[in-house]
Amino acid sequence: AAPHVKSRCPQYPGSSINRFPVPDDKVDWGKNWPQYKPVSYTDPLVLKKPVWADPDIGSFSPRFNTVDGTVDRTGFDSSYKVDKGQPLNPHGRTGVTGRGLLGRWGPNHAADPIVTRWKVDAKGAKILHPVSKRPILQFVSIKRKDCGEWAIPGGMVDPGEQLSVTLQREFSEEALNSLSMSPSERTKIHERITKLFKSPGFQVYKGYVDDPRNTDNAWMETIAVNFHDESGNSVSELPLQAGDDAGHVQWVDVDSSFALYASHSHFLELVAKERNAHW
Ligand code: RP5
Ligand code: MG
Ligand code: MG
Repeated sequence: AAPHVKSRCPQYPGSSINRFPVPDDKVDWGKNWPQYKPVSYTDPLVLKKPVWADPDIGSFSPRFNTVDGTVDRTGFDSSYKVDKGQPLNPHGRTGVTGRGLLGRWGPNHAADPIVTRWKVDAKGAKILHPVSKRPILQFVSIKRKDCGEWAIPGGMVDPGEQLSVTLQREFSEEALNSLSMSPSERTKIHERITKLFKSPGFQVYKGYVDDPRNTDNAWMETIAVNFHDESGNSVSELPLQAGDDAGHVQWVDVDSSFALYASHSHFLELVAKERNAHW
């Protein structure tokens, strides 16, 4: 696989910290590199011990590569290495040690709901892309408040939470603004989207995410699932409204030229291929 890129972005997100520059050929831990002097950084918010974060290592010894109480510390690839009590990023060096903005040492598990529909004309006929001649998919995209990049409305799996619950919950919070609804409105929305989210969906991806928040000792992993509204009369009819960590939300054409957060573009490419859509 190509070496991670966003996990080596020069400036660590939400900080003035500059990563120790890691060239492509030094990403692999197997490459001996005595000159490597990564910067240690854990965001002050994480050090304040919010419920979603681990304590600092020293007083605390997580059971890595296992389900540790309710916290799943297993990685999706093979087991990751632990060096002097600290888990090592399975995709190699990042130029930063510690946890940065991430709460967990080792893998931080997320779920990414990719909700799609076909782009149609006024008569409801699928619109073909002029170059590829393939039908165009649209997906519900949010603009992240933290970095301003467009992204899939994904989020962290709470300890012990079922994946299907995280997928529907994060979509509701970020793309439908369920958090600011009254309980009765929330119930109504929940009922309306449950049918789509209870359908099996297509598991697009499971594994490491090349996320700009990754460090040598903490990284993102996700399961991305595509829920497709083939007829266009399920989620397509819902009013989208940005909420929680999303600043904007809209249907966006699935296209290789549209830049997305982390490795989200790769996930959409897999969806487009699976559905024989334009990419
Ligand atoms: C990405 O970060 C995942 O793919 C997911 O979309 C997202 C989860 O983090 P938050 O949205 O909760 O910040 O790596
Ligand atoms: Mg969220
Ligand atoms: Mg999110």
